[in-house]
Amino acid sequence: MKFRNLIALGLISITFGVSAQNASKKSTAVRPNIIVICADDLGYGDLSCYGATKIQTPNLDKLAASGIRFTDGHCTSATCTPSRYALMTGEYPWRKKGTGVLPGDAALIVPTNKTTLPNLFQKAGYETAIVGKWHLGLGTAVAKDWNGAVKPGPNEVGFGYSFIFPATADRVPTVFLENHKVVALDPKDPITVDYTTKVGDDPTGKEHPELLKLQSSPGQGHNNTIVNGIGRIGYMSGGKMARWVDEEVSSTFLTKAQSFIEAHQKNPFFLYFALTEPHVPRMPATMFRDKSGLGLRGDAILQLDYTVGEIMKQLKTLGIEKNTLIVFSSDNGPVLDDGYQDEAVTKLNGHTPAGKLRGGKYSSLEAGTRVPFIISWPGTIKPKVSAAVVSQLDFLASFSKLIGQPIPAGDGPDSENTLDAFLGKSEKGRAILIEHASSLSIVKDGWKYISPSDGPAYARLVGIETGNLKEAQLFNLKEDLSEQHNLASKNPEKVKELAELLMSIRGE
Ligand code: NG6
Ligand code: CA
Repeated sequence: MKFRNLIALGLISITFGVSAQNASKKSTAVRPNIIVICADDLGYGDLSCYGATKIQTPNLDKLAASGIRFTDGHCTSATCTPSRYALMTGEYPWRKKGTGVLPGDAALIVPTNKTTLPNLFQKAGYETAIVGKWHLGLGTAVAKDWNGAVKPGPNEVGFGYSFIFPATADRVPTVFLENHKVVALDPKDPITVDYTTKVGDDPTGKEHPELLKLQSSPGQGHNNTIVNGIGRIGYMSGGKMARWVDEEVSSTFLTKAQSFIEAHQKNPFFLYFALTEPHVPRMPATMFRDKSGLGLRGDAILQLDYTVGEIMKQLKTLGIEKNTLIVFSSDNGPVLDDGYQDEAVTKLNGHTPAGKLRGGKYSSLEAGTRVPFIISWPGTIKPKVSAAVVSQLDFLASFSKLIGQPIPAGDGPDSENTLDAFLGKSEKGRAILIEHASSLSIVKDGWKYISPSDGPAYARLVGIETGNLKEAQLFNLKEDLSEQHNLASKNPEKVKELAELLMSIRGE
């Protein structure tokens, strides 16, 4: 075995009497720091480097210009929990029950005895951390004591350090957890959480809409316990000192991410930085207010762009930007009205969050899972735009290859090694991609088949075309990216081929 491979396997890192720092310098070619930045509900057309003209995102444009901007990059699913489950485990979420959007009191759904993205890095000697949105459940059951050590969670699936919020910004409990413990909790004011029955005396949005600074949208709930003038999904009581202030969530996450990077600048590290923007409730810091001209959703995107820029600046200042691979992507497509009357619709001003794509969050159509997807590794990756089909599902197998840390047989069953596409050495990514919304779609050679579904074709409350239709749909994405022409009746053979392929991948 070659010397370099042995280093990659972590077998001879400091055997030659060199300092740990020198050893890590020698192995930089195969053991870069990895930062995966995942936005929440950011659409394919939301960044200026992806064609947006009504909003400018200079930092993400710079990141894209310094690396690869993928035009066919995907999250696994059209909502958060299943997408992130796949990113962590390398397994399609539709193979496992209970991986739909989770309430804030759900139990952990990521297995603790299997390979995950963070424990892959951990085994290879990386320092690992998550900062940001988790939304994969905590503890072993719904009923849990939020006032003690809340586990298992991110620390039990491979993150050496965690600073998270449990679910989404619109769900209780609206608190941060740092390594099992709710941050700033006063033991005299314990937290209780309930998703079915009101607990405690806190006013709810339903009873007291006059107390709200952001009204919830009719018919969409978000009118339970009021925290920071915003009605949430679910009820909580107690933990008054621990509750976050929405306007500070982003800067809190940024500070924690920066501290982790600063502390581990000399080790290889893996940071999963899960931003909350532009998910609802959109309540960015004052410095971004009214800056986009597109209302709070646009302002939240500016805050996201700023955050990524601050991380890029830090890497440069520390002199580690050439030894750090950054992935930037989103967990699902865009939505405007997702529960609050925040003017996302009325102030849109011609902005197209999904770009030319049809559909959005929750949708089987292309905007559900085709999202911004950027990989930068200055000095190693040559800047370009790539049309390779790439997926977050493949981080596990591809990074396993990159760092030389094998995956035990049976783990990460759906993850494919597409490292050459991620590094820009090949235009070939996945041969077959499955897109997951309320129904499954399969894409091969530019043909997309959407399985028939009885669900509504249009989700009225959120104003999104779902892609549901009782008949099969077939689109030629190479010629018809906007999925305007259903070619199923003209191409019954293609429909049959793709439907059967999908069934066999599902194991039917
Ligand atoms: C939906 C919520 C929406 C959002 C979403 C999860 C309603 C009516 N809508 O059920 O507001 O929270 O779940 O978003 O409750 S995600 O990005 O985490 O998947
Ligand atoms: Ca999301």
